[in-house]
Amino acid sequence: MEISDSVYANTEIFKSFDSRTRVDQNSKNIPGDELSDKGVVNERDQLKTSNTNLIAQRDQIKSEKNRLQRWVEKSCSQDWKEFNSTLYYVSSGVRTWSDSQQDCRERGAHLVIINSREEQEFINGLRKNVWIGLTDSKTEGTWKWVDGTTLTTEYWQSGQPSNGGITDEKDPDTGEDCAENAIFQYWRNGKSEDCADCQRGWNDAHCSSERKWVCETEASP
Ligand SMILES: [Ca+2]
Ligand SMILES: [Ca+2]
Repeated sequence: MEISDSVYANTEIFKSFDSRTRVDQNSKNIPGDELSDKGVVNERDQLKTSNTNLIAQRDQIKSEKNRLQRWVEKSCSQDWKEFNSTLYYVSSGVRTWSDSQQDCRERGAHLVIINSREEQEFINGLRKNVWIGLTDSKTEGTWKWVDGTTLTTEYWQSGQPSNGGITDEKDPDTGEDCAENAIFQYWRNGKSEDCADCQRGWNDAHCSSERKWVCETEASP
């Protein structure tokens, strides 16, 4: 029997119990009936608990099914790349940091959160300067990922984050509060050097600047 059938069956049984107990409450107490009434009430309460548990199980299965569907849709789409059992979307256009994060949300994802050396190398390997999900816009100097977590591993370029050299920030929009992974910051002989092998690509930039961006979504089932 499917869970939804069990939930339905239990609900029907409650109705029957409820009508029986209502009738019993209105009728005169007959000696000897008290025990059986208690039994009925206990059984009804047990069924109610069991039904609540089944509803919770059904909702959990529904949510897992939706997650699997989203995963299949994304992994079948050419827009998403799989790395280390996680899916990434790399934009072709450019946007501000907050518009980029909004785009990721609309895709059921968030700007990439980099928490391993392998992931940093993967982002470097995209060979693009991209927004990542890191900002200090709430408290200057306190860098947080878009999920509210603080940094565990850091890959700042030398001299970064600099806040654009602004130390006395009267206007909160003047500093650099959004992080990009900028692998084309390295120059040699007047040309930008592809720095795919460089570990440290992070730079803080003005949030209103426009960049490509990378979204990240849930791990594979
Ligand atoms: Ca800053
Ligand atoms: Ca900077």
